Amino acid sequence: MKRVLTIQDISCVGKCSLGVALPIISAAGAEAAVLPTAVLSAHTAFAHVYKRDLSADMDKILAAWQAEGITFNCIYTGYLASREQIGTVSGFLDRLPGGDRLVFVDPVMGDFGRLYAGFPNTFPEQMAQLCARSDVIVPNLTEACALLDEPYREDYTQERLVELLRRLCSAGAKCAVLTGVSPADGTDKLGILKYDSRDDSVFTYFGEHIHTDQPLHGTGDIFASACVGALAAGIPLDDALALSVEFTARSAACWAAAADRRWYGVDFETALPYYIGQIRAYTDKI
Ligand code: PXL
Repeated sequence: MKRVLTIQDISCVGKCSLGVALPIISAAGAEAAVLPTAVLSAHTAFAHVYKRDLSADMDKILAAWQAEGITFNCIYTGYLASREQIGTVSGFLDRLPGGDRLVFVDPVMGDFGRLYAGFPNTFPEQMAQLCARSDVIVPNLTEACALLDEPYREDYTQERLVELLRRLCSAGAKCAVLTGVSPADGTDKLGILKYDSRDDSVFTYFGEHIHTDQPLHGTGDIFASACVGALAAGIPLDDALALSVEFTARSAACWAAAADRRWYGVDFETALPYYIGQIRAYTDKI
């Protein structure tokens, strides 16, 4: 069984970060180890948030793992609580044994052209350094523009988007996947655009676009966790991305159909049986 280490916060309420990564990676049949970066009473879209930064504990946890000789097949980072913490996590990549380990970075920083509450404008340049050390990064458009210090705009052509991804890969990431992308022909769908620097290839996959009367929270974390889980199950990257797009769309659709939906996070729980079924159908074949 593959062991995945996921490094992100625990938002006690909010259906995001470790709250979705743990169940989804476990559902994929991988062991989910966690290194919490911070404890928040709820994610930062809530009005009242208590937050404790766990940077000082992270180092001690890692030292204990090193004493135990614990290794990981995949390191997946998400929401990091401060600029300094990004440096700490980069240092961990040096200290944890490498080998054929996959480094998957979701550069969680913002959405709709704005950084999340609490992140300084200097945060993206530090995150760019972590992205440069990764095999796969999964920014949304806000995060891709911030990483490249480009103004945010929503009217990029697909050629320009591929150019952004190429630049992210020139900085060091092997493969850059833009999330929240619509097809170039204007079809009303939502999915991903991938550029892989290893073979200079582009891949797209689009699923149903679930229209809602409010922005959805946590869908990026659900997508990234599903992709990491699928990769840990041995599914090739393009298929893992396609499955994760479908699972995220279904999570949003389940939320939209629920009478008791919460404003702060979508119903990935209802879509989990679909995800497990798809993983199993794939792994039965390989
Ligand atoms: O879903 C991304 C995320 C993760 N963790 C925290 C957040 C957010 C987005 O707002 O606030 C604490």
